[in-house]
Amino acid sequence: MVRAYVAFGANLGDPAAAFFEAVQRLDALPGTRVVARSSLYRSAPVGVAGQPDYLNAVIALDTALAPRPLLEALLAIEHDSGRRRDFPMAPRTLDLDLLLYGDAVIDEPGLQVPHPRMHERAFALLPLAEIDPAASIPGRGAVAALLPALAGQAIERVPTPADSARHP
Ligand code: PH2
Ligand code: MG
Ligand code: MG
Repeated sequence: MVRAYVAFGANLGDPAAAFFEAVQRLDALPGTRVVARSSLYRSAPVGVAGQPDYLNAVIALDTALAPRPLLEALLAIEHDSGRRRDFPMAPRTLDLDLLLYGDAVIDEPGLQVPHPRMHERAFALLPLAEIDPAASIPGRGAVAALLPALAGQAIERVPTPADSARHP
């Protein structure tokens, strides 16, 4: 089994519902268990202007799938969410990016692990650090050490009903 991390992003339709559906689908993949999921985070679009804010999250899964079949499954779940690829960085109902696959380094067409831009994106690193504070990116180092440089990116954790139960 390999511990893999998948980033969720969406800024169209009902992102929270799409995430929930995707978690069920991932947990149902052969030889695969979702073992952690971060809070939801609201974040300003990075690298593109004039779009709605995103909802982002990261999940951890333990999987017996090899990276390529795992990637194919992510793309199928995106597709079934109604995602259309009108242009690069188009607003989307669901984006599922494979961030890390154990400590593997893969550079193949359509499959780059670690995700080549994750180290400069708070919307990937903050939820990743929430579920695995000791996470590190092969070739880049500890996530906790990378986060301070990203403090200028607008992102906030979305409160859940459980938060107000803890802090009435
Ligand atoms: N995804 C992108 C580009 N920009 N910005 C935010 N805040 N969240 C994303 O998930 C995101 C983005 C390309 O996949
Ligand atoms: Mg992406
Ligand atoms: Mg993607």
